[in-house]
Amino acid sequence: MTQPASKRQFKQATAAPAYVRHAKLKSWVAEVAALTKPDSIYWCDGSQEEYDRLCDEMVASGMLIKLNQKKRPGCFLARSDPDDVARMEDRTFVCSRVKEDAGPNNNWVAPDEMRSTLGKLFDGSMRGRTMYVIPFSMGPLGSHISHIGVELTDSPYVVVNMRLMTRIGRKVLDVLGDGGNFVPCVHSIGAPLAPGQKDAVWPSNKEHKYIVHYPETKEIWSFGSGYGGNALLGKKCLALRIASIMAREQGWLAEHMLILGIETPEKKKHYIAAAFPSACGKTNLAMLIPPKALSGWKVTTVGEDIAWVKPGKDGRLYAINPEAGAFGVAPGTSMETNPNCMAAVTRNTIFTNVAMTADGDVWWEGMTNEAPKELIDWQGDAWTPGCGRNAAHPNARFTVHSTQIPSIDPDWENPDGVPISAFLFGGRRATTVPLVAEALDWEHGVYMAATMASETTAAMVGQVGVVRRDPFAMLPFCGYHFGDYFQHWLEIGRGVKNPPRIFGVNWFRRDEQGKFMWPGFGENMRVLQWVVRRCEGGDNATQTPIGNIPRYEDLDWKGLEGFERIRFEKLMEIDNGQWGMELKDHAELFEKLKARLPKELDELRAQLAGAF
Ligand code: O2Y
Ligand code: MN
Repeated sequence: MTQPASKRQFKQATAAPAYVRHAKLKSWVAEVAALTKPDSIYWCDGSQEEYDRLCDEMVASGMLIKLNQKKRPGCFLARSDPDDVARMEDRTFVCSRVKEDAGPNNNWVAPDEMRSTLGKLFDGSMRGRTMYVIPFSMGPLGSHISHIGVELTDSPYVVVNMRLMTRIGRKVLDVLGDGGNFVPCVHSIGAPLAPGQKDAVWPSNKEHKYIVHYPETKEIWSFGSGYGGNALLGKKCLALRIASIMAREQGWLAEHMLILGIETPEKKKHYIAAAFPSACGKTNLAMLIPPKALSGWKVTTVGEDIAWVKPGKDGRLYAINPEAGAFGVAPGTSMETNPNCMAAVTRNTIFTNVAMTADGDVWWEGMTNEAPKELIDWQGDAWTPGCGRNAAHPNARFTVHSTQIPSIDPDWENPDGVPISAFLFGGRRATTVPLVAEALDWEHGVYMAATMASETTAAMVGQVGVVRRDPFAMLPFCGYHFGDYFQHWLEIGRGVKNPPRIFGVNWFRRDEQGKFMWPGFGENMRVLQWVVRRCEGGDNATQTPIGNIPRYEDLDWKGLEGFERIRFEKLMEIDNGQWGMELKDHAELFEKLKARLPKELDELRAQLAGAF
């Protein structure tokens, strides 16, 4: 008897393609399908044809809007549900067997209890939808630093974004072979469709959202959200939370860091990895264009959000960018702040929650000095300047492949990584913290990074301008107890002959009038220049209790001669009163972590407290 066409299609789509040789992968996919009950299963091959087809299907369903193809060829706009616009730290869990292993820095639920909760939520959660199987590689295919994951998702938006941000499809399965290791990642928007039911433009689960990590089994289960870090599981979930756990077990580092290259006028190449909390300008720094006056200095981009760092045989640390694309914040990005980024997003880009112009182009706050006279805002409503609402959501994003970044480094996909000369740690601090200070040694650098903090911004949930301790910019991303993580950092430094130098930076100090004291953006090159010269052994600093700092004459002021010595000294000021308070805050952080805090760090704190 012949089957109805719909049944036949289901059967064809459900069978794994012949090229899938990994029996365990096939049986895991079947197991998740038995739980989530999708209408069909589709194995992503990663081809351009597949990407185009999925985009077309989403345009037909209303999930994507095709932008003006003359102005933005290959570009689309997605508008998410207003309740599904950002990572949700309060719904993110690390479910280790022992609660203390997750640490006070993570939400914890016992794994059995979480499995039981999720089992009920995932049961039938993909009904009426397709389950996409996305094999992906974090890091260049076949690199000894890379890791493979497989994401099962019922969101085609996730598939196309994953294709821009990672390496996906058949080529990954070729590397995986018939028995390679992979991190299983299950994602459902949690919005099953009944037969004949009309789908939402951005389906998600209004009631339940869970982003769950199981450290011992290295699994990720995400339910209810279709947005960014909650749904693109290769990024924050795998490349940071799960990878941080793997890195500790295997002797490497998984960090919330950009990686940039600097070529000096003498044609010497250095690489710097820099950690900043979300919304501190990581993407801008990674794509920095040096001021014209600093001739001979060039900056290239290896990565703008995540770095995996491994000791090399020569006693240095080597880093790869595990991603292959950016999921960057649009608001604030302009030809003034980041021309490389503006060039990158002129084509083949998916925009999410930005505003749309009357002629089908995009706009967001900060893109131009003046807003267009009329727009369609991120929720699809008519918008005019002064109407009292944002046109773009403050966390609106662009997804773009790394190859479109004009400053991309020729070695950005080097499977061995790039050698790191310096680590930078920075936050957004209106007071207290000088423009730059170099740690006195590795241990002091770990202290600096462990105690770093940043002011909350409008892009985050909660009060704006509150100083939040964010060790290593990893507060939302470290998959285990911060005390153990600090210990791991101490050990990594002790284990290599030539560890990178460590620096703290602060682009955001303000004067008495509340104005930023440092121009930032391209001018940050002057700080990078100083950092590079320090790494080359320059004698261009003076020692203070909080580290080595540049004197006025130690920075290159060509093209910024108007920046006066007195202003610089204010920018570099180390105020005893402010540092006394700062150290009390460090003590408070250490008190929370004391069960596993390395004693060296508390000794350093006590020593520093004695200096103020
Ligand atoms: O809000 C989200 O889901 C994205 S969060 C994000 C995305 C890209 C790079 N960094 C971040 C972050 O929060 O650090
Ligand atoms: Mn980030």
